[in-house]
Amino acid sequence: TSVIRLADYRPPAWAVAHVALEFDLGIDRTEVLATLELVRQADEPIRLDGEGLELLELHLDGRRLGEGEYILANGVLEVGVDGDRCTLATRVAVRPAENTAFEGLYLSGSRDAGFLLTQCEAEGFRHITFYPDRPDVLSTFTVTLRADKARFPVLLAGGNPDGAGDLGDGRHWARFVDPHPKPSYLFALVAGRLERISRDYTTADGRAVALHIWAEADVIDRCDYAMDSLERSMRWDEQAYGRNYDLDVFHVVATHDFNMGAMENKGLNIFNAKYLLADPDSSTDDEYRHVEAVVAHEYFHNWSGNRVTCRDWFQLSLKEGLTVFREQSFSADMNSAPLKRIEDVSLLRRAQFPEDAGPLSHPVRPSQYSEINNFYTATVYEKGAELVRMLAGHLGHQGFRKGMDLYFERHDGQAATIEDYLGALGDANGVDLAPYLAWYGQAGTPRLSAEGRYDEGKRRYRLLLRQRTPASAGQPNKQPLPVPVRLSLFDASGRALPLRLEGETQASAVERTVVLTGAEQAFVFEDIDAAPVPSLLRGFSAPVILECEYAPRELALLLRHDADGFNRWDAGQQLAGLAYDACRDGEPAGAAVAAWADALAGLFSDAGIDDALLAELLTPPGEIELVERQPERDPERIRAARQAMLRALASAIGTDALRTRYDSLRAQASAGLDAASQARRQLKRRLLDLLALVDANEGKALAAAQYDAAPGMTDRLAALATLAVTAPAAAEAPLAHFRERYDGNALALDKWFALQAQLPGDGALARVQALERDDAFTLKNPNRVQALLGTFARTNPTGFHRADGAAYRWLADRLVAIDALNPQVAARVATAFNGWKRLEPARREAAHAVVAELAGRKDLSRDLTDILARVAL
Ligand code: B3K
Ligand code: ZN
Repeated sequence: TSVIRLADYRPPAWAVAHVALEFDLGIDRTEVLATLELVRQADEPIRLDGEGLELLELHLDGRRLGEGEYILANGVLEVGVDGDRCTLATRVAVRPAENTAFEGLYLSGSRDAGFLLTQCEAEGFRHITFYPDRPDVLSTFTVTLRADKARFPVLLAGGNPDGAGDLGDGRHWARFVDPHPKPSYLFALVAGRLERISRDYTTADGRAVALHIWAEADVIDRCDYAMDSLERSMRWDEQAYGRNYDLDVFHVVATHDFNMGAMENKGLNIFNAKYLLADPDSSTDDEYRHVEAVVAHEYFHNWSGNRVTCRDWFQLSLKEGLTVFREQSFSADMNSAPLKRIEDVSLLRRAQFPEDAGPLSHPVRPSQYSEINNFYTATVYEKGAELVRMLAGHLGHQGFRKGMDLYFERHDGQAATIEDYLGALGDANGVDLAPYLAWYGQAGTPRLSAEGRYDEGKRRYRLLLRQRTPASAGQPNKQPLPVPVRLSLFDASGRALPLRLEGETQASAVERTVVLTGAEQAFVFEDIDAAPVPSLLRGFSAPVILECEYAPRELALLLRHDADGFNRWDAGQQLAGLAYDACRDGEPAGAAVAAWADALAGLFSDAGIDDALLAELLTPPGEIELVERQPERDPERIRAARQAMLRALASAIGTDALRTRYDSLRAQASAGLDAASQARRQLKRRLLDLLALVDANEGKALAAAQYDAAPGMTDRLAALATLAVTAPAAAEAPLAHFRERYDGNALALDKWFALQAQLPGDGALARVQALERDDAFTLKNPNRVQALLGTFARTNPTGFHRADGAAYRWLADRLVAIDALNPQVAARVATAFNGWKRLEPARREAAHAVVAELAGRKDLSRDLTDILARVAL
């Protein structure tokens, strides 16, 4: 397969001044007439991308071209032209109902009841018409849709409405004009039977905007929370960044058939229903938060992505990392900032760190790809957001805002690069941010080691920081990066000390940021009366792995006193890591476990601590995160050690205390969505798990009762999960009840599949195989595939990595079947093999055999082939 390289970038040879699209829509066959006003930029023929299109006619400046007057080969239509401007028109036919890959124009739902929609990012537009399908070709769009009025009563495209009417023959038409130049990946249309909810919105700069959320009739009453979230997002972007919406109408559409979360098409966002619909009876608290965050994310793209887009797909993080950062800041403002930070860093550690430690590791700005769809990764998104956070921290709140203002002003209507971004942020503040560019080009998670030495005679504390990034795929040698380390020093009583660095005349504050720029550097703090305890990387000031040899009592001190909510939690996580090591090495009764459990037991009885934070503190790193604490991975041992430490925690707190607290939380159960109610549910869930771990019978009774009495999905699902792990036989009736109660509710059924896919142990594969035979299971729906196969392969280590390799062989078989339908989904599920090299020898052998065999096949898609080739290396 061919490789695309950043180093080979060349500007487009022809620009598109305007494009007019006319669609004659049909489920089996749709015709597309595209009229492109082209303007020469270089001495080359016109080359348009097109995949799977049936070319019906081609006209150059009104003259129909015959065969021999153009070349159509390898997905490119080439036409030689003499002048500097021309009008090129193509008429093509496409087949939406046959499009199972969900890229381009396709059918969501059934032939009779479903609707037509498009997905173009990254390169879907070429499946709709011939076009220079690259993000640096920006054009204004006029789109005319024609279709049967009864079958397609609603016709939508991005831009402002510009007329609609009847065609007389049972068909109708509608036209949309988008005045903002955009690349083809932001084009969208939707046509079918949809209902809507609407709201009027006036922007800060006075524009009246009609907001519409569209969904199929059976789910339209679950869109209100998304509408509230949209309004909050629009207001927030005005206040936090001075960004106003820029069209008269904003459409959002929900579909159950979507390859990813959502898509920011200009004026017509399209959402996976999973991230748009919410109601207390079928959505958990987490899902409500996700809806709010994803609605915000797609909306924020209107500026960070649409008004300023990417020059090429290597710059993907320019819009994604930045927009994730904006979304995180919004969520932190709407909810609790420390809890949001904990959630985001947990995700980074769970998803991005392992990605960056295996063969799929790549820089935030990759230098090459063979399939761009495989680069919508945790690295580009989540690590990319951490890089923006470092830049924002470096510039300070106002400096960052000034930099963002300049970025939007300078590059409005352009396709920009990471250099442009750093340039604008730097220029607005008179600083050079070029050193941070290295973070974008270098893969792997840096290790930051910290070593403190106290000099009693000189009353000095010397902190030696060192960094090293392990070699990663294609990058054997690493450079030092600028690592901002926000820190405080605590005395033995838990007081933060004023900080004066060597050479300074007076202490400035109790918290400050030092930046490690070379491989190692020492920072000397003066006037320190006794050996302090350092609180490092506060707020997780850089995306690195901290290696600091803390004594358990030092971490316990931070866990009790650190005013930085994130670091307080992280001290608990580090302490839990030590407890885990002890349990794994056969010392569940040792000092490290006691230090962790006793510290948490102390916090448990502290009335002042927030329920949600307590729930987080009571959650040690998960089985996936713990993988990196040993050279070789044996999922059974990891799980056993983690369970042992949780049991030690439960007995340190005491079952009576757990039970009393659980009962009082249960007495307050409600369906309320306020923060306090959500926090209570979260803590209740932790307590139920702990109780079930030490007393399975009691756990069973409590979980069964909680399931029956649950006022909403959060409590219901949590009870069901605990019951299914603790007492599988007792879970059967409630599982059947849930299946029946939510029959027809696709999103609730996905949770039912996912919950069972996560159940640990040897029986897991057989259970998943039985679930594949459920009437509701299909390989054609991405959400369903992710719920069952994705959840199993990614989040059930003991089940997926069973020692005999049976689950590997089974997944390989399914990947081939999924790939024939939907390559993007197959490729994403296949990333579950990323960590195979770190497995213990027996599992490694088994996984290797499967991966090597799959990678050797010649009949798979480019998407899946690319993942397998890199994983197998
Ligand atoms: N930009 C889209 C992702 C498109 C994925 C294409 N394979 C969603 C988002 O990040 O907002
Ligand atoms: Zn995005």
